[in-house]
Amino acid sequence: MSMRHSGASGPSEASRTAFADDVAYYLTQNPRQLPSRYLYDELGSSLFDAICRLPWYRIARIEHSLLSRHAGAVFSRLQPVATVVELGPGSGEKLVTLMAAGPDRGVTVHLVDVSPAALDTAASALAALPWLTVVAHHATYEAGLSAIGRSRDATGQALVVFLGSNIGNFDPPGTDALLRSVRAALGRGDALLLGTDLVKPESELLLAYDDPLGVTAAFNRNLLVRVNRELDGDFDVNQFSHRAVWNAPASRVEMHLVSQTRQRVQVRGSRIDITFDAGESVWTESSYKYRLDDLAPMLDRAGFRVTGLWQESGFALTLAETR
Ligand code: AVJ
Repeated sequence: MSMRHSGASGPSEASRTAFADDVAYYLTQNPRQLPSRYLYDELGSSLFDAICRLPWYRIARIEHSLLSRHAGAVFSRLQPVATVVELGPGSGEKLVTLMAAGPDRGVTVHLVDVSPAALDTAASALAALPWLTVVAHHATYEAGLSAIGRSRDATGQALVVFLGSNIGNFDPPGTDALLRSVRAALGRGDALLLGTDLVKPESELLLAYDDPLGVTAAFNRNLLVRVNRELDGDFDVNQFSHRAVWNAPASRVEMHLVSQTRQRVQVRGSRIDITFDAGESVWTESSYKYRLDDLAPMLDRAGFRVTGLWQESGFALTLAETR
């Protein structure tokens, strides 16, 4: 495997400043929030990998089963693929499963992630397929997509893969904007493979986001540990508890960190000094859940038409081509 790096590999000055500014802005909104992409520092990425091994969180396992059964069909529906872009590769296992059924020469794989830890793990996992050229982009999805759109060679088709229901972290306007930036980075005949978790009974959804082992709670509360460490904050992590709620009208599971008491918190790196009321929460993540009928219109608005759909146990894998 040849491996090139683009962007910084550690928490650069620029990404530290962006984190400090985002924390200052979102923690002082009403309701208080923190963007979910900051959940993935080194420990957060490991905790998410652990979540994927929990019996109650089935997204990763079902998607893996869909990918291993249908990867051949995905590639057979496309012209020869020369460029693959994965947004948010995580451990890299999904892409390994997909690419094992792909072309065995002439493919460059671009990994786009805000987590250097995830990029390193994913690149190591892809070493199992030594014929791939791997380029890591330490960047947001939008920045990574536009860099790849400018630099990629025009021969062969491109396939963007956006798996694991990662899209679920975007609210509806954000989803439309993101899918449009995917479309803008692509040309005619290029494709998108999208993994989406579907609406299912509330009890199942809540178990997936509030598991009996407390791994998801640790994943959520680690965000405060990260703020304390990287931005010189003084959150008393013991005084915030994990809560998952199914917001049916909005079709999303929300994660919150609920303040157990009235307490003051300072984050020096973000120059904020705030007071939480007892019961007041920080909203740290939305995971939107879809109905099958939502998928084609959502892709259509961004300039894609669906060419393949595979589903299993409340999860869908959709292949779409640019129009
Ligand atoms: C990686 C964003 C798809 O929303 O289900 C897992 C993250 N949050 N448990 C999701 C997550 C809580 C996950 N995504």
